[in-house]
Amino acid sequence: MEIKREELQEVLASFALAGEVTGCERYGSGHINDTFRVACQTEEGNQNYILQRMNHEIFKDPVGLMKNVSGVTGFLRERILENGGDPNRETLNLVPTKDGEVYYKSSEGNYWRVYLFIEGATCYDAVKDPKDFYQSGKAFGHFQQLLADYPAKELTETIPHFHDTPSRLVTFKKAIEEDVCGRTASVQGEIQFILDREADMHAAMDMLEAGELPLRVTHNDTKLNNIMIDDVTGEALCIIDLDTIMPGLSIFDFGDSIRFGANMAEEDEKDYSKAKLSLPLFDIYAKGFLEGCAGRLTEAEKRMLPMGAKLMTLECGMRFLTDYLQGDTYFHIARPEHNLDRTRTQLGLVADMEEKWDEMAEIIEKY
Ligand code: ADP
Ligand code: GN1
Ligand code: MG
Repeated sequence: MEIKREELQEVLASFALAGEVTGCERYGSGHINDTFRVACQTEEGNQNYILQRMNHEIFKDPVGLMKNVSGVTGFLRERILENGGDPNRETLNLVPTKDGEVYYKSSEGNYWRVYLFIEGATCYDAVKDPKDFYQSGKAFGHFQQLLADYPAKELTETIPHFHDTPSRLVTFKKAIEEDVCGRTASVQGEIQFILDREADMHAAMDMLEAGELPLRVTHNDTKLNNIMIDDVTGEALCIIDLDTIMPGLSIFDFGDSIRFGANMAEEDEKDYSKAKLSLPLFDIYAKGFLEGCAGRLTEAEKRMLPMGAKLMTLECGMRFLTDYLQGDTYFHIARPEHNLDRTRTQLGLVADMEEKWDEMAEIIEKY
Protein backbone atom coordinates (compact mmCIF):
# COMPACT_ATOMS: atom_id res chain seq x y z
CA MET A 1 0.00 0.00 0.00
CA GLU A 2 1.08 3.53 -0.82
CA ILE A 3 1.89 5.42 2.37
CA LYS A 4 2.23 9.20 2.27
CA ARG A 5 5.28 10.96 3.65
CA GLU A 6 3.08 13.22 5.76
CA GLU A 7 1.46 10.24 7.43
CA LEU A 8 4.86 8.72 8.23
CA GLN A 9 5.98 12.02 9.74
CA GLU A 10 2.83 12.28 11.85
CA VAL A 11 3.25 8.70 13.06
CA LEU A 12 6.96 9.02 13.85
CA ALA A 13 6.29 12.19 15.84
CA SER A 14 3.68 10.42 17.96
CA PHE A 15 5.90 7.61 19.32
CA ALA A 16 8.30 8.04 22.24
CA LEU A 17 11.46 7.39 20.18
CA ALA A 18 14.91 8.18 21.53
CA GLY A 19 16.78 11.06 19.84
CA GLU A 20 16.32 12.37 16.31
CA VAL A 21 14.91 10.31 13.46
CA THR A 22 17.61 10.06 10.77
CA GLY A 23 16.09 7.45 8.45
CA CYS A 24 12.95 5.43 7.71
CA GLU A 25 12.95 2.73 5.01
CA ARG A 26 10.77 -0.19 4.01
CA TYR A 27 12.07 -3.39 5.55
CA GLY A 28 11.72 -7.20 5.45
CA SER A 29 9.72 -9.58 3.29
CA GLY A 30 6.44 -10.06 5.16
CA HIS A 31 3.30 -10.46 3.05
CA ILE A 32 0.84 -8.67 5.32
CA ASN A 33 1.94 -5.57 7.22
CA ASP A 34 3.87 -2.53 5.97
CA THR A 35 7.18 -2.65 7.80
CA PHE A 36 9.84 0.08 8.11
CA ARG A 37 13.18 0.32 9.81
CA VAL A 38 13.56 3.63 11.62
CA ALA A 39 17.01 4.92 12.57
CA CYS A 40 17.44 7.41 15.40
CA GLN A 41 20.52 9.29 16.52
CA THR A 42 20.84 9.67 20.29
CA GLU A 43 23.64 11.06 22.43
CA GLU A 44 24.75 7.51 23.20
CA GLY A 45 24.72 6.38 19.55
CA ASN A 46 22.23 4.84 17.13
CA GLN A 47 18.93 3.29 18.10
CA ASN A 48 16.86 1.46 15.47
CA TYR A 49 13.18 0.59 15.59
CA ILE A 50 10.69 -1.43 13.59
CA LEU A 51 7.65 0.62 12.62
CA GLN A 52 4.61 -1.23 11.26
CA ARG A 53 1.34 -0.23 9.74
CA MET A 54 -0.94 -3.06 10.73
CA ASN A 55 -3.08 -4.37 7.93
CA HIS A 56 -6.53 -3.57 9.27
CA GLU A 57 -8.26 -4.90 6.14
CA ILE A 58 -7.03 -8.31 7.29
CA PHE A 59 -6.94 -7.77 11.04
CA LYS A 60 -10.37 -6.27 11.53
CA ASP A 61 -9.84 -5.65 15.25
CA PRO A 62 -6.39 -4.01 15.51
CA VAL A 63 -7.09 -2.90 19.06
CA GLY A 64 -7.84 -6.47 20.19
CA LEU A 65 -4.78 -7.62 18.26
CA MET A 66 -2.56 -5.15 20.12
CA LYS A 67 -4.03 -6.33 23.42
CA ASN A 68 -2.87 -9.85 22.46
CA VAL A 69 0.61 -8.67 21.47
CA SER A 70 1.12 -6.60 24.56
CA GLY A 71 -0.25 -9.37 26.82
CA VAL A 72 1.88 -12.08 25.24
CA THR A 73 5.09 -10.04 25.08
CA GLY A 74 4.61 -8.99 28.72
CA PHE A 75 4.11 -12.64 29.69
CA LEU A 76 7.19 -13.75 27.74
CA ARG A 77 9.29 -10.96 29.26
CA GLU A 78 8.58 -12.37 32.76
CA ARG A 79 9.54 -15.91 31.71
CA ILE A 80 12.75 -14.67 30.06
CA LEU A 81 13.72 -12.72 33.18
CA GLU A 82 13.07 -15.81 35.35
CA ASN A 83 15.46 -17.73 33.11
CA GLY A 84 18.13 -15.04 33.28
CA GLY A 85 17.74 -14.11 29.58
CA ASP A 86 17.78 -10.73 27.85
CA PRO A 87 14.15 -9.62 27.41
CA ASN A 88 15.15 -6.79 25.06
CA ARG A 89 16.34 -9.32 22.48
CA GLU A 90 14.50 -12.55 23.24
CA THR A 91 11.02 -11.17 22.77
CA LEU A 92 9.45 -8.27 20.91
CA ASN A 93 9.29 -5.04 22.91
CA LEU A 94 6.59 -2.51 22.14
CA VAL A 95 7.61 1.14 22.23
CA PRO A 96 4.70 3.28 23.50
CA THR A 97 3.37 6.47 21.99
CA LYS A 98 4.03 9.74 23.78
CA ASP A 99 0.55 9.27 25.29
CA GLY A 100 1.54 5.88 26.68
CA GLU A 101 -0.53 3.81 24.25
CA VAL A 102 0.75 0.64 22.54
CA TYR A 103 -0.47 1.75 19.10
CA TYR A 104 -1.23 4.98 17.26
CA LYS A 105 -4.21 5.63 15.01
CA SER A 106 -3.23 8.13 12.33
CA SER A 107 -5.44 10.84 10.86
CA GLU A 108 -5.62 8.60 7.74
CA GLY A 109 -7.27 5.98 9.95
CA ASN A 110 -4.33 3.53 9.91
CA TYR A 111 -3.07 1.66 12.96
CA TRP A 112 0.65 1.79 13.72
CA ARG A 113 3.01 0.23 16.26
CA VAL A 114 6.73 0.35 17.04
CA TYR A 115 9.06 -2.36 18.33
CA LEU A 116 12.67 -2.14 19.45
CA PHE A 117 14.80 -3.33 16.54
CA ILE A 118 16.57 -6.57 17.42
CA GLU A 119 20.18 -6.13 16.40
CA GLY A 120 22.70 -8.83 15.56
CA ALA A 121 20.10 -11.37 14.42
CA THR A 122 18.62 -12.37 11.05
CA CYS A 123 15.30 -13.59 9.63
CA TYR A 124 16.03 -16.03 6.80
CA ASP A 125 13.81 -16.50 3.74
CA ALA A 126 15.34 -19.93 3.10
CA VAL A 127 17.30 -22.44 5.16
CA LYS A 128 21.01 -21.65 4.71
CA ASP A 129 22.24 -24.01 7.40
CA PRO A 130 20.21 -27.02 8.63
CA LYS A 131 21.32 -26.18 12.18
CA ASP A 132 19.26 -22.96 11.97
CA PHE A 133 16.22 -25.01 11.03
CA TYR A 134 16.75 -27.36 13.95
CA GLN A 135 17.05 -24.32 16.22
CA SER A 136 13.85 -22.83 14.88
CA GLY A 137 11.99 -26.12 15.45
CA LYS A 138 13.20 -26.22 19.02
CA ALA A 139 12.21 -22.60 19.57
CA PHE A 140 8.72 -22.97 18.11
CA GLY A 141 8.14 -26.14 20.13
CA HIS A 142 9.35 -24.41 23.28
CA PHE A 143 7.25 -21.33 22.49
CA GLN A 144 4.13 -23.47 22.47
CA GLN A 145 5.07 -24.93 25.83
CA LEU A 146 5.71 -21.49 27.31
CA LEU A 147 2.30 -20.33 26.15
CA ALA A 148 0.62 -23.40 27.63
CA ASP A 149 0.12 -21.33 30.82
CA TYR A 150 -1.12 -18.24 29.00
CA PRO A 151 -4.79 -17.48 29.77
CA ALA A 152 -6.30 -18.39 26.39
CA LYS A 153 -9.59 -16.72 27.35
CA GLU A 154 -7.86 -13.33 27.18
CA LEU A 155 -6.89 -13.77 23.55
CA THR A 156 -8.84 -12.11 20.78
CA GLU A 157 -9.27 -14.34 17.73
CA THR A 158 -7.53 -11.93 15.35
CA ILE A 159 -8.57 -13.81 12.19
CA PRO A 160 -11.51 -16.14 12.84
CA HIS A 161 -11.21 -19.63 11.28
CA PHE A 162 -7.57 -18.92 10.39
CA HIS A 163 -6.50 -22.56 9.94
CA ASP A 164 -9.98 -23.98 9.52
CA THR A 165 -9.18 -25.59 6.18
CA PRO A 166 -12.76 -26.65 5.35
CA SER A 167 -13.89 -23.04 5.84
CA ARG A 168 -11.02 -21.88 3.58
CA LEU A 169 -12.34 -24.33 0.99
CA VAL A 170 -15.77 -22.68 1.06
CA THR A 171 -14.13 -19.30 0.33
CA PHE A 172 -12.07 -20.88 -2.45
CA LYS A 173 -15.14 -22.36 -4.13
CA LYS A 174 -16.87 -18.99 -3.93
CA ALA A 175 -13.87 -17.30 -5.58
CA ILE A 176 -13.98 -19.87 -8.41
CA GLU A 177 -17.68 -19.28 -8.93
CA GLU A 178 -17.45 -15.48 -8.85
CA ASP A 179 -14.32 -15.42 -11.02
CA VAL A 180 -14.10 -11.62 -10.71
CA CYS A 181 -10.87 -11.38 -12.74
CA GLY A 182 -11.76 -13.97 -15.38
CA ARG A 183 -8.78 -16.11 -14.31
CA THR A 184 -10.56 -19.37 -13.48
CA ALA A 185 -10.30 -20.88 -16.95
CA SER A 186 -6.52 -20.54 -16.98
CA VAL A 187 -5.95 -22.41 -13.70
CA GLN A 188 -8.16 -25.47 -14.09
CA GLY A 189 -5.33 -27.90 -13.32
CA GLU A 190 -4.50 -26.19 -10.02
CA ILE A 191 -8.17 -25.94 -9.04
CA GLN A 192 -8.74 -29.63 -9.72
CA PHE A 193 -5.63 -30.61 -7.75
CA ILE A 194 -7.04 -28.83 -4.71
CA LEU A 195 -10.61 -30.09 -5.08
CA ASP A 196 -9.33 -33.66 -5.38
CA ARG A 197 -7.99 -33.34 -1.82
CA GLU A 198 -11.19 -32.20 -0.16
CA ALA A 199 -11.33 -35.27 2.09
CA ASP A 200 -7.90 -34.49 3.59
CA MET A 201 -8.97 -30.98 4.44
CA HIS A 202 -11.26 -32.22 7.21
CA ALA A 203 -8.67 -34.41 8.91
CA ALA A 204 -7.58 -32.03 11.68
CA MET A 205 -10.82 -30.15 12.30
CA ASP A 206 -12.77 -33.41 12.65
CA MET A 207 -10.29 -34.66 15.26
CA LEU A 208 -10.50 -31.35 17.10
CA GLU A 209 -14.28 -31.58 17.20
CA ALA A 210 -14.11 -35.17 18.40
CA GLY A 211 -11.76 -34.11 21.21
CA GLU A 212 -8.93 -36.20 19.75
CA LEU A 213 -6.59 -33.22 19.31
CA PRO A 214 -6.26 -30.58 22.06
CA LEU A 215 -6.73 -26.86 21.45
CA ARG A 216 -3.61 -24.98 22.53
CA VAL A 217 -2.30 -21.42 22.33
CA THR A 218 -0.34 -21.43 19.09
CA HIS A 219 1.59 -18.98 16.89
CA ASN A 220 -0.10 -20.02 13.65
CA ASP A 221 2.42 -18.40 11.28
CA THR A 222 5.64 -20.25 11.99
CA LYS A 223 7.55 -19.68 8.79
CA LEU A 224 11.29 -19.27 8.99
CA ASN A 225 11.24 -15.51 8.44
CA ASN A 226 9.13 -15.11 11.57
CA ILE A 227 12.00 -16.16 13.81
CA MET A 228 15.27 -14.31 14.39
CA ILE A 229 18.48 -16.33 14.51
CA ASP A 230 21.37 -14.83 16.50
CA ASP A 231 24.24 -13.93 14.13
CA VAL A 232 26.88 -14.90 16.69
CA THR A 233 25.55 -17.96 18.52
CA GLY A 234 23.45 -19.36 15.64
CA GLU A 235 20.66 -19.99 18.16
CA ALA A 236 17.04 -19.04 17.69
CA LEU A 237 16.79 -15.75 19.51
CA CYS A 238 13.31 -14.34 19.16
CA ILE A 239 9.96 -15.37 17.70
CA ILE A 240 8.30 -12.45 15.96
CA ASP A 241 5.09 -11.72 14.03
CA LEU A 242 2.75 -12.39 16.93
CA ASP A 243 -0.39 -11.16 15.10
CA THR A 244 -1.93 -14.60 14.74
CA ILE A 245 -1.35 -15.97 18.24
CA MET A 246 -4.67 -17.63 18.95
CA PRO A 247 -6.02 -20.94 20.13
CA GLY A 248 -5.01 -23.50 17.50
CA LEU A 249 -3.49 -26.92 16.92
CA SER A 250 0.14 -27.83 17.59
CA ILE A 251 0.32 -29.64 14.26
CA PHE A 252 -0.36 -26.32 12.48
CA ASP A 253 2.73 -24.71 13.98
CA PHE A 254 4.80 -27.74 13.05
CA GLY A 255 3.25 -27.95 9.60
CA ASP A 256 3.64 -24.33 8.60
CA SER A 257 7.37 -24.40 9.37
CA ILE A 258 7.78 -27.50 7.19
CA ARG A 259 5.73 -25.94 4.40
CA PHE A 260 8.09 -23.00 4.19
CA GLY A 261 11.46 -24.23 5.40
CA ALA A 262 11.64 -27.85 4.24
CA ASN A 263 10.62 -27.00 0.67
CA MET A 264 13.64 -27.20 -1.63
CA ALA A 265 12.16 -24.32 -3.62
CA GLU A 266 11.49 -20.86 -2.24
CA GLU A 267 7.84 -20.05 -1.72
CA ASP A 268 7.67 -17.98 -4.91
CA GLU A 269 10.09 -19.97 -7.11
CA LYS A 270 9.02 -19.67 -10.76
CA ASP A 271 10.27 -23.14 -11.67
CA TYR A 272 7.85 -25.05 -9.48
CA SER A 273 9.27 -28.42 -10.56
CA LYS A 274 11.88 -27.62 -7.89
CA ALA A 275 9.23 -27.79 -5.16
CA LYS A 276 10.16 -30.93 -3.24
CA LEU A 277 10.18 -31.92 0.42
CA SER A 278 13.66 -32.26 1.85
CA LEU A 279 13.46 -35.31 4.12
CA PRO A 280 16.68 -34.38 5.98
CA LEU A 281 15.18 -30.96 6.77
CA PHE A 282 11.87 -32.54 7.77
CA ASP A 283 13.83 -34.84 10.06
CA ILE A 284 15.91 -32.15 11.69
CA TYR A 285 12.95 -29.84 12.24
CA ALA A 286 10.88 -32.67 13.73
CA LYS A 287 13.74 -33.47 16.11
CA GLY A 288 13.98 -29.82 17.21
CA PHE A 289 10.23 -29.33 17.53
CA LEU A 290 9.70 -32.49 19.58
CA GLU A 291 12.61 -31.57 21.87
CA GLY A 292 11.15 -28.08 22.28
CA CYS A 293 7.75 -29.57 23.19
CA ALA A 294 9.52 -31.56 25.88
CA GLY A 295 7.30 -34.62 25.80
CA ARG A 296 4.06 -32.69 26.14
CA LEU A 297 2.49 -33.61 22.80
CA THR A 298 -0.12 -36.36 22.90
CA GLU A 299 0.28 -39.55 20.85
CA ALA A 300 -2.43 -38.34 18.47
CA GLU A 301 -0.66 -35.00 17.95
CA LYS A 302 2.63 -36.76 17.17
CA ARG A 303 0.95 -39.12 14.76
CA MET A 304 -0.72 -36.20 12.99
CA LEU A 305 2.47 -34.13 12.48
CA PRO A 306 2.94 -35.22 8.83
CA MET A 307 -0.73 -34.40 8.20
CA GLY A 308 -0.13 -30.98 9.76
CA ALA A 309 2.59 -30.37 7.18
CA LYS A 310 0.43 -31.50 4.30
CA LEU A 311 -2.60 -29.54 5.50
CA MET A 312 -0.72 -26.28 5.99
CA THR A 313 0.82 -26.60 2.52
CA LEU A 314 -2.45 -27.46 0.81
CA GLU A 315 -4.29 -24.73 2.69
CA CYS A 316 -1.65 -22.14 1.87
CA GLY A 317 -1.68 -23.11 -1.81
CA MET A 318 -5.46 -22.77 -1.79
CA ARG A 319 -5.21 -19.36 -0.09
CA PHE A 320 -2.69 -18.10 -2.67
CA LEU A 321 -4.92 -19.32 -5.50
CA THR A 322 -8.02 -17.78 -3.89
CA ASP A 323 -6.16 -14.47 -3.74
CA TYR A 324 -5.07 -14.82 -7.37
CA LEU A 325 -8.69 -15.44 -8.40
CA GLN A 326 -9.91 -12.51 -6.30
CA GLY A 327 -7.42 -10.07 -7.83
CA ASP A 328 -4.45 -10.20 -5.40
CA THR A 329 -6.00 -8.22 -2.58
CA TYR A 330 -4.66 -10.16 0.44
CA PHE A 331 -0.96 -11.07 0.08
CA HIS A 332 1.52 -8.39 -0.99
CA ILE A 333 2.72 -9.16 -4.53
CA ALA A 334 5.78 -7.89 -6.40
CA ARG A 335 4.87 -9.19 -9.89
CA PRO A 336 1.61 -9.99 -11.75
CA GLU A 337 1.60 -13.79 -11.33
CA HIS A 338 3.27 -13.87 -7.95
CA ASN A 339 0.35 -15.57 -6.21
CA LEU A 340 0.09 -18.14 -9.00
CA ASP A 341 3.79 -19.01 -8.68
CA ARG A 342 3.31 -19.32 -4.93
CA THR A 343 0.29 -21.58 -5.48
CA ARG A 344 2.27 -23.88 -7.74
CA THR A 345 5.18 -24.28 -5.34
CA GLN A 346 2.70 -25.23 -2.59
CA LEU A 347 0.85 -27.75 -4.73
CA GLY A 348 4.14 -29.19 -6.01
CA LEU A 349 5.21 -29.69 -2.43
CA VAL A 350 1.92 -31.39 -1.52
CA ALA A 351 2.37 -33.82 -4.42
CA ASP A 352 5.90 -34.60 -3.28
CA MET A 353 4.77 -35.13 0.33
CA GLU A 354 2.27 -37.68 -0.94
CA GLU A 355 5.18 -39.54 -2.58
CA LYS A 356 7.21 -39.40 0.63
CA TRP A 357 4.35 -40.06 3.05
CA ASP A 358 5.75 -43.31 4.48
CA GLU A 359 9.18 -41.80 5.05
CA MET A 360 7.65 -38.81 6.84
CA ALA A 361 5.72 -41.12 9.15
CA GLU A 362 8.85 -43.20 9.82
CA ILE A 363 10.81 -40.12 10.82
CA ILE A 364 8.18 -39.13 13.37
CA GLU A 365 8.00 -42.72 14.61
CA LYS A 366 11.79 -42.66 15.14
CA TYR A 367 11.50 -39.77 17.61
P1 ADP B 1 4.46 -9.47 8.35
O1 ADP B 1 3.25 -9.80 9.17
O2 ADP B 1 4.17 -8.56 7.24
O3 ADP B 1 5.16 -10.72 7.94
P2 ADP B 1 6.54 -9.19 10.39
O4 ADP B 1 6.09 -8.77 11.76
O5 ADP B 1 6.86 -10.61 10.21
O6 ADP B 1 5.45 -8.67 9.34
O7 ADP B 1 7.80 -8.30 10.02
C1 ADP B 1 8.36 -8.30 8.72
C2 ADP B 1 9.87 -8.45 8.81
O8 ADP B 1 10.43 -7.35 9.56
C3 ADP B 1 10.37 -9.69 9.52
O9 ADP B 1 10.42 -10.81 8.67
C4 ADP B 1 11.75 -9.24 10.00
O10 ADP B 1 12.69 -9.34 8.95
C5 ADP B 1 11.55 -7.78 10.32
N1 ADP B 1 11.30 -7.52 11.77
C6 ADP B 1 10.10 -7.53 12.39
N2 ADP B 1 10.22 -7.23 13.70
C7 ADP B 1 11.55 -7.01 13.92
C8 ADP B 1 12.34 -6.60 15.07
N3 ADP B 1 11.77 -6.35 16.25
N4 ADP B 1 13.67 -6.44 14.90
C9 ADP B 1 14.26 -6.67 13.70
N5 ADP B 1 13.59 -7.04 12.58
C10 ADP B 1 12.24 -7.20 12.68
C1 GN1 C 1 1.52 -14.49 5.66
O1 GN1 C 1 2.65 -12.24 7.62
P1 GN1 C 1 3.53 -13.27 6.98
O2 GN1 C 1 4.12 -12.82 5.70
O3 GN1 C 1 4.52 -13.74 7.99
C2 GN1 C 1 0.24 -15.09 6.21
C3 GN1 C 1 0.46 -16.55 6.56
C4 GN1 C 1 0.91 -17.32 5.33
C5 GN1 C 1 2.18 -16.66 4.80
C6 GN1 C 1 2.64 -17.29 3.51
C7 GN1 C 1 -1.80 -13.13 8.71
O4 GN1 C 1 2.54 -14.51 6.68
O5 GN1 C 1 -0.76 -17.11 7.04
O6 GN1 C 1 1.16 -18.66 5.64
O7 GN1 C 1 1.95 -15.25 4.55
N1 GN1 C 1 -0.20 -14.33 7.38
C8 GN1 C 1 -1.48 -13.95 7.51
O8 GN1 C 1 3.95 -16.93 3.29
O9 GN1 C 1 -2.35 -14.25 6.71
MG1 MG D 1 6.07 -12.19 9.04
